[in-house]
Amino acid sequence: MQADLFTRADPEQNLLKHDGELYVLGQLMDAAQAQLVFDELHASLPWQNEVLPNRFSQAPEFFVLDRKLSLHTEALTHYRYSGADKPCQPWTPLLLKLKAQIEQRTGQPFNVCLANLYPDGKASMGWHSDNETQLVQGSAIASLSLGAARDFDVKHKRSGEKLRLNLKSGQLVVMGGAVQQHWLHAIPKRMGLKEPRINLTFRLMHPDRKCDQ
Ligand SMILES: O=C(O)CCC(=O)C(=O)O
Ligand SMILES: [Mn+2]
Repeated sequence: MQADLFTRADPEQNLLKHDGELYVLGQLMDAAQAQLVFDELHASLPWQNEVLPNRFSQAPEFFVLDRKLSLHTEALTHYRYSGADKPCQPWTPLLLKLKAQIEQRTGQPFNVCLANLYPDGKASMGWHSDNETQLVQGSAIASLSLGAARDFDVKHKRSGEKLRLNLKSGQLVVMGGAVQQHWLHAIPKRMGLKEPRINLTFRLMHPDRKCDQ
């Protein structure tokens, strides 16, 4: 394990005992600021419903999910994510500002922001790891939560060992090292929850075009 991956995190604070790194870096901003950021992103990003290809169908068939996505980068023309190519949008001034704050807080560089909007507790994300081939292997992924608090579950691929975090508005979490090789994560459904949540993950990807960010 690269215990010194995060220059701004204390390796003692790694929540995983083995096979990767997961840090809760605390609040990036207070609740009032987080609400302002949530409102601006909710109103202004070009959200698209997440569409998943039906892997069991011969014909081209898709499931349209409640969860919405918006992908921002100048490094990629497209991002292959959960089995489909997603178009990339340019950075917005607010996302660039958050990227700079998070780079400062984590000591890690990022060139992509994937925004997820969960309109309510019916929207979820199944078990997966962030292991797309376009990701720089072993690079950190920083995750900022805004809006409703949601559980974030983590499960070891071999042992089935589990951990649950409750991610609150303004909170910053970082995954790194070998975490994506050995652990899965998920956002489970919460049927009673009516409030929306936005999650931003900042990632480092191999560019597929020239850019200066
Ligand atoms: O919403 C979250 O906190 C997790 C998002 C996530 O795992 C992803 O975008 O790959
Ligand atoms: Mn993920």
